Amino acid sequence: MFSRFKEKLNGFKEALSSKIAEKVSQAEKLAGKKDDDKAIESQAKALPAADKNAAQVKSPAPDGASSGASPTKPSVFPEKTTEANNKPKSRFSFLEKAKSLIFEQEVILEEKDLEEPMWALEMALMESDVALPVAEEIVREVKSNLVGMKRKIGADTGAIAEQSLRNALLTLLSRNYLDFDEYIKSKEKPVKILFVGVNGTGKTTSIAKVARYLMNQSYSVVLAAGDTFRAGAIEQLEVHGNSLGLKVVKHKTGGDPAAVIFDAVEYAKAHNKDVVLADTAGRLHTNINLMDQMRKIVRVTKPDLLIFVDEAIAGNDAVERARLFNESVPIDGSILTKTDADAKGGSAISIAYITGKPVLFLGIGQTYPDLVKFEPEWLVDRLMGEAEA
Ligand SMILES: Nc1nc2c(ncn2[C@@H]2O[C@H](COP(=O)(O)OP(=O)(O)OP(=O)(O)O)[C@@H](O)[C@H]2O)c(=O)[nH]1
Ligand SMILES: [Mg+2]
Repeated sequence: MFSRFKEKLNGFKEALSSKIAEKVSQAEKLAGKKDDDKAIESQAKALPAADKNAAQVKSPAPDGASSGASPTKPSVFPEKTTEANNKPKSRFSFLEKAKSLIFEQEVILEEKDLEEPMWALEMALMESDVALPVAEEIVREVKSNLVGMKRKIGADTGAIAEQSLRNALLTLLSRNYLDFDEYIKSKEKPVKILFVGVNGTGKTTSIAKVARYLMNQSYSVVLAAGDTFRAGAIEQLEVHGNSLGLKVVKHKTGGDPAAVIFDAVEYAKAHNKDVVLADTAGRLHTNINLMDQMRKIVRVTKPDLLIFVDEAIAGNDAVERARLFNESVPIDGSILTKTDADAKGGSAISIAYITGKPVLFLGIGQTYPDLVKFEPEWLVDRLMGEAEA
C-alpha cells in the first residue's frame, strides 16, 4: 500500500536533510573558528613562558609559570600530568567540549533554504497523483511549518521532514471530516444511503461491506437493487443479501431504479429497519442520459447520504470523476475502494479537498471486513510508512 508514495518522498527528505547538513556545517565552522581562537588564547594563558612565545599570544604569563611546573592539569591525577601528554590531551578535551557546545546550538531554516526541498516535495506529490491544487496546498503548509523553525543541530533531519509533512497531511485530511457512526446514530430512521459512481469501481461490494459494518453495530439493514441496467446486477446484490441474511428489494432488469429504491424505503418504514443501502448502475460522467437518470433518482428518493464510490488506483481520474459527479448532483461523501492495490496514494489525499466532501470509508480488499472507516491518522500512518494495512 502506497509504496511508490513513500519512495517518491525520499527525494524531499534527502533535499531537506542535505540543506540542514549544509547549514550545520556552516554553523560548526563558525563555532569551530571562534572556539579555536579561544582555545589558543586560553592555552597560551596556561602555558609556561617558554611555550608562550611559540603560541604567539601576547597575554601575560600567570604567576609561577616561569618556575617550569605544569599549571594546566588539576592535581587530582598528579601521576598523569607529564609535560608530554598534557598539551595534546588538554587541547583534545577542549575540542570535544566545544563540539558538544555546538550541538547545543540551533540552526534556523529560512525561506531560501527550502526552495529545493519544496520543489522536490511538489514533484513527489505530483508523481504520486496528488492533484495540483492539493500538492500546492501541502507544499504551502509544510513550508510554513518549517520556515523559522529552530533545530538542534544534533536532531534527526529525516524526522523533521517526516513530521512536517505528516502535520500538513493531517491538517488537510481532517478538514472535511465526517463521523459516519455519529451521523447514522443521530439521523432519523430509516437512513437512506445511495451509492453512485462509474462502472466496476466497487459500488455493490462496498454496499455489502457497509451493510456488514452497520450490522456489527446492531443496525437493521435493507438492500435496494437499484442497478436495473446491467445484466446480472440484481443477482449479484442478492448473493450478498443471502450471505448477510438481508432483505433485498428488487424489480425486474430494465425497471425504474427510483421506483425500486422508493419501495425499499417503504419496506424499511413498514418493518422498522434502520438503514436502506441502495445500489445504482455504473455510469460515466460523460453519459448524459445516465447522468440525467441519476439526478432523477436523487430527486425522487431524496437520499440522506449520496455516496460517490471510486477506486483509489484510478488516481487523478477518480478525483476528476468525483468533481464532475459532485457538480451534477452534490455528493455527501466518497468511498475509495481498492486502496490495498494503490501504490500512489494521490486520490486518497486529493478527493476530499477537491470535492469539499469527506471520504467516509476506504476499501482495502475484496472480503466484507476489508472496509476501514476513514480516519486521517490511519491514512497518514500508512502513507508515511509507519504502519501496514
Ligand atoms: N482489491 C480490492 N478489490 C475490490 C475492492 N472493492 C471492490 N473490489 C472488486 O472490484 C470488482 C468490482 O466490484 P463491484 O462491487 O462489482 O463494482 P461495481 O461498481 O458495483 O460495478 P458495476 O456494477 O459494474 O458498475 C469486484 O471484483 C470486487 O471484488 C477493494 O477494496 N479492494
Ligand atoms: Mg454494481
